[in-house]
Amino acid sequence: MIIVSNRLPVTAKQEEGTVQFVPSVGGLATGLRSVHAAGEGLWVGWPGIAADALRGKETAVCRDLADVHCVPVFLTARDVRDYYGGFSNRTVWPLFHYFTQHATYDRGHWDAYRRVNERFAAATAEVARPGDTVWVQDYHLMLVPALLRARLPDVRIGFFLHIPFPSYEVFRLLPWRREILEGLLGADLVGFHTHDYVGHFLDAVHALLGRGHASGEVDGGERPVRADAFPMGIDYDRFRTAAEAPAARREAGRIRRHVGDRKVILSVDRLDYTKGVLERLEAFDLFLAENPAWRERVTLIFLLVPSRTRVEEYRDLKRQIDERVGRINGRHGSVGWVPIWYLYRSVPFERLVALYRAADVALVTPLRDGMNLVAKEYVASQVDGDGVLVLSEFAGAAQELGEALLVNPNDVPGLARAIGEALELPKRERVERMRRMQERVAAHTVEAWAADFLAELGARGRPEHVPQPLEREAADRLAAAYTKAESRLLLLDYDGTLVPFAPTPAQARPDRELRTLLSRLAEGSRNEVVIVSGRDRETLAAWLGDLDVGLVAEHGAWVRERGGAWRATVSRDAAWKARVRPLLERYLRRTPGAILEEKAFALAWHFRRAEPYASRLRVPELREELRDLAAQLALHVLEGDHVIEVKAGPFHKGLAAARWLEREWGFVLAMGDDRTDEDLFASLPAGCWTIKVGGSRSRAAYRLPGPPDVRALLARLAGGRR
Ligand code: GDG
Repeated sequence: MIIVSNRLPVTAKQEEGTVQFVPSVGGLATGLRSVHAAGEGLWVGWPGIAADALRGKETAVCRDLADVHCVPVFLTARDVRDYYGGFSNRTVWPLFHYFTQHATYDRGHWDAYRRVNERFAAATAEVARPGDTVWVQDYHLMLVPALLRARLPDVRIGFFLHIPFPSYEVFRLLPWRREILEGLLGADLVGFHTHDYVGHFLDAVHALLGRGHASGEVDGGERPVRADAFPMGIDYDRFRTAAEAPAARREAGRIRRHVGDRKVILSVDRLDYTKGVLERLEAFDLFLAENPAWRERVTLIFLLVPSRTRVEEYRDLKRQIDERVGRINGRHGSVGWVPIWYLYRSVPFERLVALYRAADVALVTPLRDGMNLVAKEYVASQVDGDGVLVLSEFAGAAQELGEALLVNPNDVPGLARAIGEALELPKRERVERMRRMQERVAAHTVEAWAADFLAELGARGRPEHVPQPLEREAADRLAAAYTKAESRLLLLDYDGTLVPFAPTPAQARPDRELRTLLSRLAEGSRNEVVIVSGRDRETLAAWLGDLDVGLVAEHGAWVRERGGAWRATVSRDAAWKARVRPLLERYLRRTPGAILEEKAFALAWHFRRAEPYASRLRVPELREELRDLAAQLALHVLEGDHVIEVKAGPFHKGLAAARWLEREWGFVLAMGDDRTDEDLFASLPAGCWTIKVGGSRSRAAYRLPGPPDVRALLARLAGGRR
């Protein structure tokens, strides 16, 4: 297994010219460290200092990291600024936490994000082997799944997002929203902390890419992709053991002695505007103002861990926090009592656990938080079992920790009341609530989280077949077989194979280059070229009918042999259309931008250009209504890329091709890009050349990236001996 994340579990530090490694901090590193340590796997990531500072020491760094099964991705100071500080932390972070006012949309940052994601994909591809499992982590690397898939079709790819996935209305603000979704959909399994985030992601995929889902399995595309919730846990035993250790008891006792006969409220956060720190301070201020009886009887230990200190918003926030703490201490404090003990630094693990243990109340009130591990760590460290957790309903953790006092952190008076309630909660209730939370946190550990995710990823279906890229050696063999053969049959799909997709079907007409290429291939008695398309026969005849080629229209409902006339392969009873058309037209009116295309044996409802929000609502409804009608009338409903097609059957491209395959051929080549071409590939006897265009899973033996490559190959064949 290969873990890929922005940071490695160890961070490089330069000390007097030598490079040292120290464990990285933060939820992700701590959580996955045990998963990594348990297996034989590798971890790909950035070692934490810019490559510029490591110049000349790269080999030594690689060697040291290899000892701990890590593979570095070196980033320049500029990469760090634009990809990490820029796109990751000034675009994705604020937007995904609903701080749209802080989000910047800088093209240079986006370019850096793409470039660095490429580098992570390349570094991973270098160490991954077919059959490996790759687990990509978090918002810095959302393009990596698809980039990696393009390089290595035959690995299992999982992705986990540690921050919230916002609702569609917020996500759609991002100029590069489609690219991000397509990047994520390169994975086999996309994991989130909560079902809400899963729902938001699926909504966005539907609205922006037109791909619906059934129970979290995204429709369409080359491979099934699943989205699901996996709430992350903590290393429970590590916290428990540390909290029970004599050192923590001593340290907690020391803290309590300093505080005196007062209740201890604890707040622990990385400095970040998502954490609701100002609101929390305001609520504490209000609490003291409204409850004079509690003055001198409570101390707030306020641990703020420095972070992103170079970003202006963070510096601003720090200033405001400093001021507010000063104001509260000045306003309420007295000789001998400081209401807030303010620590602006990071503390060692043992000290943190001692603080958790000593605290009567933990205030965990972020405005938004993917999960929030501090809440769970506090629960695990409550060895006396009677602490009270005040938890924001906007932290992912709130979905599991319902026994906490749940608050809306924007409601400052409500939060102030919750502080009072927490301090006055009877012991029996405190113990009961804490016991239930401890049971849950102890059961859903980080190991269980990783095991669940990896089990689900492992269960994802293997492709029946992964075509090989048609590289030089195979292309040479193909060309040689073509040259040698006395008779050759070329079965070519049109859209997506010979021409790229266009915004409307009518815009994909053949260009002069393509027409010349096809007529050169069709020349002479040895070759037979057949265009095997889903298009209606009028269009095919108008576009290609003057060439000396065979035509298959409407996925095989019509065939026209070279020089012949159109012949229907199924009965022409189209009475069913009168029943289906009104339904499709009704949905046309309700879905601005959708188009209805009428073919002799099919009705196709296209929503590529439809307004995303409307199609998100309407497509599932239409699908539902069509299902019933199709069952009544024995029709087939096919879903393609942004199109729902209803047709009479049975016919498909493979059946249509059969009439050509009755003859003997020295060389047969079939090329196509979508699901309907799989019928063609499946119908061909062994020894035929089959090429899938774009995508990675198919029955075809080979694959090519896109129409330009198809044309290059055909041009090579046309240029050879006839
Ligand atoms: C992201 C998501 C999600 C904090 N101060 C000290 C210290 N910490 C440790 C805590 C905890 C971690 O840092 C913070 O984890 P969070 O979950 O609270 O937040 P993020 O780092 O923002 O993590 C978050 C998480 O990913 C996992 O998916 O829960 O929602 O934003 O483990 O213990 N550790 C030490 N000294 C400190 O002063 N040693």
